[in-house]
Amino acid sequence: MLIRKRRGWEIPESAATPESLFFNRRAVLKGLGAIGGAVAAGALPGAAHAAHDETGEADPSADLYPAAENKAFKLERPLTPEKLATHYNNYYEFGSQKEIFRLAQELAIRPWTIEVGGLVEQELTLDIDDLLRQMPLEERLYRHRCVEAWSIAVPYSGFPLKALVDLARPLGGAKYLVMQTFEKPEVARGQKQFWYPWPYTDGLTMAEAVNELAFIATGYYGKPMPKQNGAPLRLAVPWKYGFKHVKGIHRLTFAEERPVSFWQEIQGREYGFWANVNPEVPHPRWSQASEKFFGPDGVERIPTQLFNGYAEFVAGLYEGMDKDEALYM
Ligand SMILES: Nc1nc2c(c(=O)[nH]1)N[C@H]1C(S)=C(S)[C@@H](COP(=O)(O)O)O[C@H]1N2
Ligand SMILES: [Mo]
Repeated sequence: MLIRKRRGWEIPESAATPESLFFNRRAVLKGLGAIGGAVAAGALPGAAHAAHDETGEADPSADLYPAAENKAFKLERPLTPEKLATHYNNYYEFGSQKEIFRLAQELAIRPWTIEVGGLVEQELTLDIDDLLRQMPLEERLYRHRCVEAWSIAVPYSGFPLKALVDLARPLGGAKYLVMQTFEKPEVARGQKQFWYPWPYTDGLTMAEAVNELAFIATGYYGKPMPKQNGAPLRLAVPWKYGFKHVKGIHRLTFAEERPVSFWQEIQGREYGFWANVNPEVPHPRWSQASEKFFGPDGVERIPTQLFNGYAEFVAGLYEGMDKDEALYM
């Protein structure tokens, strides 16, 4: 067993009091500013009403699924049952409990545009259906590992993030790709919680973004992506913890500076930029040595793998970097 010294920023599990979750001052102040703006705009909860899409109406992209399997991304473990993967979710826009699937149905996913800006040759507004029809769709079996130490194995359909980067034509000065979720507090009730730094934001280095494992998922289990899983498009970077996997992407920004993510803004000591899966580095509240895998036969405790088992694809990205930095967060 590996014995390691605790670093200054780690606190033992036993000392993890609710105070360790308190939001930082900056996030709260930013939130207060936002509510001031909402009052001025007359858009307080109650005044706003939801823009529903016609539930039951066929998804206009349904004919694109199932996409052809890419056999390079197979798994040696069985898949998580679809019912579980679609009914046990993290999506704070709809609440902090796992059972948000019903509330997430309120989100209208058509029309849907993706704004592309920052350091690009030309800013773009992409329509989701135009995009889906020009991207090379394929299915990949991926592991997904949450920092809360549960994991699933799922079939995503979608396209390599690199294809979208190529379409966006970033300028040479771009070092990071920042992804952000929609802002619709009238349907996503969690966004009325002003102390959170909405919109949900996270990012990758350009080298990570064009790595072949970085995937934009638009389908799940051979069908269009369910709303609770991040429809109409979400990120899948399976060597990183789940919180990097921005759902409901509405904006891509190419930037020279590293973004501060949603969770980093809330609690920087617990959530860093890299978030590479590493069994040897505990999160202050969760050991990462093993994970609870949700399989077809129930929950199984299995050892965590470095980079979630994807070292052959991504270890090279972090060579020469300070290990303590890249292999923690
Ligand atoms: N916009 C947004 N994206 C998000 C989150 C969120 O709260 N909001 N939660 C993240 C976390 S912590 C995880 S583990 C995954 C969960 O994805 P799943 O529910 O499809 O399994 O979504 C990620 N993407
Ligand atoms: Mo997560």
